[in-house]
Amino acid sequence: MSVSSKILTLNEVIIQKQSAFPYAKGDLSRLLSHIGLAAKIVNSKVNKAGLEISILGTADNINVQGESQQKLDVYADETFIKALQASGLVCGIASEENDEIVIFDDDLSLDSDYIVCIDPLDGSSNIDVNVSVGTIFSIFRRITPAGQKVSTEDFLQPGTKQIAAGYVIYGSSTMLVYTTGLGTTGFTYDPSIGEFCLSHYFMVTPKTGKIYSINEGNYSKFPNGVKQYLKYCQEEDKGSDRPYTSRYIGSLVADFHRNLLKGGIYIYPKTASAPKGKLRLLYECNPVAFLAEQAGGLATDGYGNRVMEIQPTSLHQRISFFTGSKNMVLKAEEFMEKYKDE
Ligand code: AHM
Ligand code: MG
Repeated sequence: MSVSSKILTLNEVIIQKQSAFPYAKGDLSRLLSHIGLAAKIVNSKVNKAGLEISILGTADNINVQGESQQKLDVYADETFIKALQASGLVCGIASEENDEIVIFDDDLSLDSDYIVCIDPLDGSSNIDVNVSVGTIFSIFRRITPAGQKVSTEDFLQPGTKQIAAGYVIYGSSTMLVYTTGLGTTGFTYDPSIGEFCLSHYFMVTPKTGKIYSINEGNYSKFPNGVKQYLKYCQEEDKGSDRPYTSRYIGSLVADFHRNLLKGGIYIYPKTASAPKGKLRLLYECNPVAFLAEQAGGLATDGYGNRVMEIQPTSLHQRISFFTGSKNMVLKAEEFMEKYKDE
């Protein structure tokens, strides 16, 4: 990974990268800038969470996943929806927080090319205790012809069709990491100038790391392949990096981001109580998979299937999710295959 010595802002880099596509209209670049803008607005709210009682705690709503929504979930959802509609570049949104797709049917939006899948505030149950949270997004081209209202079908595209994806991590510093398929690039927010500045030009994740991240509290409910892989992670093996170290924040963006930089594996498997897995294909797994692959890592469902090739069948579909350093994901897959019948 090279770290830039010259200050370049998100908008400048987006424009530079756009020149790799000489016939591009610049719409995707503008769209990414609008996402950056919404991220700044949400960031300022998240940073004040401890001070503003009105934005802490639950919102008395249950979302479509049956989970109670935090006030900041609702705020982040509304902020991204407003910013994306205002851009005039998006014809619809699927959000983890909304049951149905949100269709933009003003004249400008109806003619636009892009749809966005978004988890506006992932890990938000951590917000009240000052633990990092994130926004995860994925951008596709629409399938329905321009001028028509988008339909659910536009959103049920496999991850291989993603035009861009990224996340914002509201952590000890705020970062925006994105890819358009030309590598994974990271920007750190400088609050003194209000800009995301290039900090991680070409992020390459180590082929093998020393970290495994999984909610071990669910151990008794894991498939045997996962249990055996965890045993392997914990075994002493002189001359190798094992035993690995265990790190789990419980905030996907933060866990993934750390592992991306340091090398590691993140697993959220199927469990007896979440038989399809917990994480959502459209809002969490596909965008993270695109970023992982663009940084030289892997993302599978643990059963030999590349996440980005899974054909979605419903908006809020959950899958089991293995991602991170390539050799670690491949090793975990070996265990899953070996113990697949147990
Ligand atoms: P959320 O979208 O409702 O916030 O849930 C997703 C989060 C991920 O950020 C995190 O990796 C996972 O749920 C943690 O789940 P658990 O508490 O079961 O370990
Ligand atoms: Mg989420």
